[in-house]
Amino acid sequence: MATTSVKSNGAGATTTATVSAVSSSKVPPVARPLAGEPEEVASNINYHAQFSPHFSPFKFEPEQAYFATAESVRDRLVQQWNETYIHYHKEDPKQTYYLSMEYLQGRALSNAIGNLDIRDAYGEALNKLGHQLEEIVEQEKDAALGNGGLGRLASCFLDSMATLNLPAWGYGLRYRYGLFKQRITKEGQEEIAEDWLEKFSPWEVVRHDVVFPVRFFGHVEVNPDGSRKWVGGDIMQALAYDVPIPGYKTKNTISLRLWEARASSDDFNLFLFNDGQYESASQLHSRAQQICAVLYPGDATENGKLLRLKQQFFLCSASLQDIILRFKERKNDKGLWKWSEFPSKVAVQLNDTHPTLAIPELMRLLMDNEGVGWDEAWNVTTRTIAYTNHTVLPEALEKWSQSVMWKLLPRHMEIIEEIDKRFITMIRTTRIDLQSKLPSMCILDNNPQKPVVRMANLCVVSSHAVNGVAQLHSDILKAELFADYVSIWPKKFQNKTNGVTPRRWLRFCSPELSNIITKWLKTEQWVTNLDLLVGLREFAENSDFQEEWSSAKMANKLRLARYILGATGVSIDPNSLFDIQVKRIHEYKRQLLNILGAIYRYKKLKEMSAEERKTTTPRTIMIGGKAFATYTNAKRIVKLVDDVGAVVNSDPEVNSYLKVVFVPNYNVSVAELLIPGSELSQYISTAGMEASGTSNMKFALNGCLIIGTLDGANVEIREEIGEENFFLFGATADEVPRLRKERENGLFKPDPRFEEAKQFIRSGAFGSYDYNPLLDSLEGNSGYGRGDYFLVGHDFPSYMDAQDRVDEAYKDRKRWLKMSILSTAGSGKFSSDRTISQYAKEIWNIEECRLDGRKEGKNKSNSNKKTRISHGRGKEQRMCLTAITLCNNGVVEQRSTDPCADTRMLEELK
Ligand code: F58
Repeated sequence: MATTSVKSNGAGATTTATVSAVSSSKVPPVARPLAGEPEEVASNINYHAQFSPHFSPFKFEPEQAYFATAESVRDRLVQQWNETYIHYHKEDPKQTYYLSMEYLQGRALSNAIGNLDIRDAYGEALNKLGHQLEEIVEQEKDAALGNGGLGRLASCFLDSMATLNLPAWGYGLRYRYGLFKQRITKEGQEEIAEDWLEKFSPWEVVRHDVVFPVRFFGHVEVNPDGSRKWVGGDIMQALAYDVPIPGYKTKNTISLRLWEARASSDDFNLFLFNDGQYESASQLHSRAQQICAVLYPGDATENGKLLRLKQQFFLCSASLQDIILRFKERKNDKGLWKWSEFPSKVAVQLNDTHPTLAIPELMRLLMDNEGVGWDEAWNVTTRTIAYTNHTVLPEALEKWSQSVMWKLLPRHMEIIEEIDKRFITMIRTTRIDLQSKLPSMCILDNNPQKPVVRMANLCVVSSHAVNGVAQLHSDILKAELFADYVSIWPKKFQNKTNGVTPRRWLRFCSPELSNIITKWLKTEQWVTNLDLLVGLREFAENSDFQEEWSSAKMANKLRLARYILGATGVSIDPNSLFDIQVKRIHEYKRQLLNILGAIYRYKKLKEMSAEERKTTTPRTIMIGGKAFATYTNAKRIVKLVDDVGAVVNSDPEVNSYLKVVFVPNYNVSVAELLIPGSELSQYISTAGMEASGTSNMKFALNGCLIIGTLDGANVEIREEIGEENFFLFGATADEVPRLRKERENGLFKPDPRFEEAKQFIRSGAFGSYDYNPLLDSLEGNSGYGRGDYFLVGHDFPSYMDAQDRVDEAYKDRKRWLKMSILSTAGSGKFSSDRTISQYAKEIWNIEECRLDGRKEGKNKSNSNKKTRISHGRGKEQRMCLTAITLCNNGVVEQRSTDPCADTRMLEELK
């Protein structure tokens, strides 16, 4: 703390005013945007504290120090950022634009300092100013402009795009209030608006010169030449806020462009205002404010739905106008550009169906603004747009009311109708065999009860590539959801297994483990070439290595235990097994299975003698995640976990063997503490329902073992790390339909342990809250919200058996450590660098455009190189194709069919 260090300086300062005076007198405030030495960095921080003021001049407490430090880091980023802009402009490569309604960025300061490799200098500089870097980075509020996996994936992708020097942009919305803050009270979850912009964000730069008009409502006018024009309605302004995204140890710094909605001064009626009619005077201003007010406005009402649709269109229209303008500013050798060249300069990726309106908007802009004919506009659009699907849950597949769409976007509905008409004609003329499937394949569902636009169908018909996010998910898309389209466009459907950035999710969140990995691999290159982790396999049973591994994990567990104590008041035993499930609360993710298992464990512990208890494996079960505000059953699950914790944790007979903690307000920063400290992670969704999962990858990367079903990316994780290192249980995806049928036919016989656990809740053991509606969802054989649709009862016995195997394995410390090391060693595939390289090569066709001019040969991006060392145990991975990227500036490529060759190659590298 500043005050402490000032006192120790002997300045005798007791007031905060003197704190500032003393720190500035020792460290002169000098603008040194590119400072490298700690003294200069301290001067630059102090310069910002004094000359970019946001607070009264008396204070230099952690909060003030955070903003000044962030601004100092931003200086450096701005320089790299500008250079990147100019470089891309000069080189004019094809660029990718990632359109996403969500980005879960988390904190930026620690990430930027890590990526820029200036941690030591900033640590020392802050010490000189009387602060600790660790404390300063914690002042930052998470930028939580996303709900869960999909939003976090977008953020990991940006980090990888920058690190791989790819010419790419992220586009999103600048929500005033991001994901709500979760408070746990006696009633359960309470949602509170999270004001991440309360004091301003030092990471955004408003671009006053980047403004586009976005229209809503209005009507379509037909010109004498037959062309059409959308006119009238409300016009809002989209104003760009850019956030720099630095790559890891590269100068390339790309942009996340977030749009904010504004009305203009012309729309403010001074006459009405002076007449006292304040609301009427600024109607458009308040409608503009609503657009970016919140992430995912509740859509139970018609108003809520309309607002969400407005948000989606606002993102699409502003982004495409920007992209088109940038394209038109380019000149080729002949000083000309042709629209047919647009797809060779622009790739647009839709992050789920949320930005689907980019399709009709691109068509509209091309046809109505640029005078391009339908055929060429369609050709350009389909070659530009690609779509990623993140879910097969029917309720999550977006369908917009046709009448709402006609009202809000009349020209777009004309275009969608035409796309649909042409698609239907194509099927009728070329694929008579598919005629009977047309009712489900076409875009407009004209059911008179509720005519809707099926956004996923529009995406499939209009994109040149459609991908799922894990192999199993992509297979299900091809076999079920999009099966009918596959024979028309067999090459359109792809898989891009998700990944996570190894920077945030290992290098920075667990420096202890990272240092050990670097020490034993004798290289730090694993941070950008995660396949190198496979080299840890040879040390998996080495006692010295295991001891170091174990003490790093213990350091992380201790840090987590301190956090849990502070956040919940519960003291947890760092020697117990840390068992964690953190994610959005959803019935298909089956937090209910987890807590029922915990309840059964508690009941058995209660029944044991004191001696018997001593033979068990002590556990701390941590569950965290937010429930959607209107998702009642999810909220009941939160309440149940918290109630169970209250009983178990205060039970003196049992609480040294079991603790249950609901971790409140799970977000990116909390994940950065939980994941490194974890030993067992539960990935227990009903098979076939979790598209991929990404925190499973983060946990495995951090040496955490997984108990899980064969769902999403679990399948590939298990293949990579070895089935003996994965606690598998439960029905497989292809068994699920049959099991549901059997249940409907009354054939389900519950396991007595399952009945016992439910009965224990019903007995009132965890308080008087009415859990019957939740438990009833597990009863009966059919009916909405009944009949155990998510197969908790079916999977319970095999889950409990797997938990027994976990307990046994944990007792054998050396075996557990070996499994933990092998989890990390097998996680190479799950780097988002690998995922993004595949998108770059197989969908976007873009290449690296490196700022410092060093190129990695022809087809420069990693995308075009074999970068995977595939050590998976799955049959298709046995071939063991090897290649390594060195540093970013040279490639050593090696092919081998000999699994040991990788280790040898690593040796050579050392
Ligand atoms: C998630 N989807 C998938 N959607 O559930 C997960 O399996 C996958 O790993 C991840 O995408 C990344 O591919 C997801 O997070 C949402 O958050 C929706 C956003 C719009 C509102 C409804 C939830």
